Amino acid sequence: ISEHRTVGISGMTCANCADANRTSLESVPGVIDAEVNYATDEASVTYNPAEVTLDDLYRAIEDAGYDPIREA
Ligand code: 9UX
Repeated sequence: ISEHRTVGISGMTCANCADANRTSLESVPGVIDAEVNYATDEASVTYNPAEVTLDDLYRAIEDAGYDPIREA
């Protein structure tokens, strides 16, 4: 079982920013894959919903030093 979603990230200005977020997101247990595009300010994350919550993804982005764009 996996689920996919896009999470907005603000504060990225180069490809290394994207890589920092990708590494942090992929370190979350239950995250299967993360792709991050600094030009579109978006992360595409595939994860096991039994292990990962949206807050976990937001926290991983914050831990990398960036700002997740939280959706209501
Ligand atoms: Mo690039 Mo991003 O040198 O915080 S890593 S701007």
